[in-house]
Amino acid sequence: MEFKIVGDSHGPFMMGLIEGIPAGLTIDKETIDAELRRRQKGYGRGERMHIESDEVDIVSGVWNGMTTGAPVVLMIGNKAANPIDAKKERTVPRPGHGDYSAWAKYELTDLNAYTERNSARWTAALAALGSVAKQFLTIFDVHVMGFVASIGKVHVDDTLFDELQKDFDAYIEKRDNSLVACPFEDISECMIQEIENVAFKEATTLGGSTKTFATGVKPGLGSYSNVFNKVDSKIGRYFMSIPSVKGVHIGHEDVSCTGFEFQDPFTYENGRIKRTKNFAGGIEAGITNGENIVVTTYFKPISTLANPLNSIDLETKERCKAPYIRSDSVIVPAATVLTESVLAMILMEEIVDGFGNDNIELIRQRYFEKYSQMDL
Ligand code: EPS
Repeated sequence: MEFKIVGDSHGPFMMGLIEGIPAGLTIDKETIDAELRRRQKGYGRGERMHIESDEVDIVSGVWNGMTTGAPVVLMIGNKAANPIDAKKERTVPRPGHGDYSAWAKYELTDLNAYTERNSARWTAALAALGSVAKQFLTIFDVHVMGFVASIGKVHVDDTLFDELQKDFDAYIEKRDNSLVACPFEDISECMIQEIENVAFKEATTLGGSTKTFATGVKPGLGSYSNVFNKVDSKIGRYFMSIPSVKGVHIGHEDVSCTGFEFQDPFTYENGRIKRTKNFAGGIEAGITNGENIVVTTYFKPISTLANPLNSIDLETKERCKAPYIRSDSVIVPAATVLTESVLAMILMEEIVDGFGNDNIELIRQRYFEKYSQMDL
């Protein structure tokens, strides 16, 4: 299975492609559109979100609402044209953005050119691909959910996330009622205060982290055949491709405990092999172990600052301030959709790799037959 994303931030459209998707999968456009709307939301999003009202166009690989086995192509139009001052050549890079590193590689003098690919606009296509993957996973009773765990210095204690895993549906509703996608009302309120008191007041930006869970994941998905393609290797690769991500952690975050404390003991309950806890985060040796997958993702603060940092004009080498270009103050709430998307894409790939890629019904039968025979 292969995923591709193309399109310029201020060109006519963004496009996502999935190759190797089985035939017979029903794809619901409304469900994709709801995810696109979720990606546009969140306290601290920039002006571009008022310009766009994202909606998907399924342009290939679907016949009468069902996949045909051909590549599925999802298109999202862009309403925003280039900002007015982007028409002037820009030679001053923003520290932390891709301006300087892309200039060093591609050697085009107008730094505006790099914004087309380095803008997070392409994540609209990622959210659309992720929604298809989530629709695929529901057939296998697998569900993927993301929540904001921290913004700036305000964070959710891990014990609350243990509580949340006992009743995902209730917390999803609470998350969707929060302006910052944090399901704990009082902490959500503190996060909003943090955005107002720090990001808005100081004309700066804030980073944070998300927790992403996958439930209903059977043990034995993935493979150790290619060590660079193990499920945890792929989590590193796919999650790190999301803009602003600087770190990804699987399972229990405090690794200062002993081996005795860290490993998850086996137990046998109601005819099922289980664990007494889940520090491994659902993956052992690169293969799923049947517990919830738990991924923490760390986002740096967005690099475009209204109160700009020192920079250098790459042409004249004169010291100057970095330019301010329309941007977001905080993207962590929106990023919950993206971490869900990449985790769903990885799990869809593992199911297709393990159980064949021709027809969804045949894959479903093979999958449930294996696990009912193994009593898992
Ligand atoms: C974004 C689109 C971009 C930015 C932002 C997120 O649109 P524009 O550049 O026209 O304002 O708002 O991108 C960045 C964070 C960035 O650094 O470029 C989006 O659709 O998510």
